[in-house]
Amino acid sequence: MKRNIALSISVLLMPTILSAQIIVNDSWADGNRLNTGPLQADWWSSTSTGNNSVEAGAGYLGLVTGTSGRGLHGTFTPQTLAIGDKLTATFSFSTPATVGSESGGGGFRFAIADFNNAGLAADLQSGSTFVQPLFQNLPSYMVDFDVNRPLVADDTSIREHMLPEPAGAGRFMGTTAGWTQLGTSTDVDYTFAPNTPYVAVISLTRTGADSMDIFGSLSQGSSLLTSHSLSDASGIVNNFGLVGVWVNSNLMGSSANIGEANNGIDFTNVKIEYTPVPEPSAIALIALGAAGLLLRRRLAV
Ligand SMILES: [Ca+2]
Ligand SMILES: [Ca+2]
Ligand SMILES: [Ca+2]
Repeated sequence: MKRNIALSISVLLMPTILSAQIIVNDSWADGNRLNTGPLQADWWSSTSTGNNSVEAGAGYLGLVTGTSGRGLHGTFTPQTLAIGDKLTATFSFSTPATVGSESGGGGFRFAIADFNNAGLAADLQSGSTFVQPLFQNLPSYMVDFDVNRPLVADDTSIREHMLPEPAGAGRFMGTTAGWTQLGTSTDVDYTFAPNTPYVAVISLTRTGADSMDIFGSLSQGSSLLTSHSLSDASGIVNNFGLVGVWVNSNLMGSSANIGEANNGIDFTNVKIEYTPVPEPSAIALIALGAAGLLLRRRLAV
């Protein structure tokens, strides 16, 4: 009887205590960029109050960029990480029929940021001639990927928003001028191909009172194309309720018009998961469960 109880504890507790809590799991089944059901986020244009960059239909969310550099951001229930906690954002998307190449690098950008002002849940203007006050000094981490640089192998880089930003910034990911590059991966020969599904991941793990591990990766099917991880040793960002995506001009698609074909990438799913560090009492219970399993095996011999 005892051993059965111990076995039950071990089997029941391990998956529930250690598994991630899903905060967002949005596949746009409602065809609406706004949150109309459980586990959805709200998706906004980061470049125009008239929304020039976001389109949604049944099963997808489109970031309309084509010949223009533009972005979108999604807002969700804010999460604060305790030491040991982890937040992971996974973006599944497909490239359009036309994929370009860039000379500068780092033109495909993903961020996790602080949802520190309710006004961020809106279509917002930003650009080279317009400073967006809500984006200025927004605490954020960015992972950016090179897109098909001729004669140069591509890489992943990890950046942190400067706090404070230089004057005249406030474009969120529209420029990397307001960002400090924390490090880059080794160069590898990955390729963004047209009409192909990819998965980009950013994960953040708080490792101390003022330290954060940051990981970014790009995959195609079961192939990991590029990844990088590093530690932010001070001045960490630790409240998160916003994700952002930016694509520079002429990288994804040939049209910059909403509703047209070949106008940018299409997301098929965005998932945001919070993995809490196991509580000491939970660890103790798991240990108890494991001891129970051992005991059961001994008794069975
Ligand atoms: Ca929706
Ligand atoms: Ca589209
Ligand atoms: Ca820092």
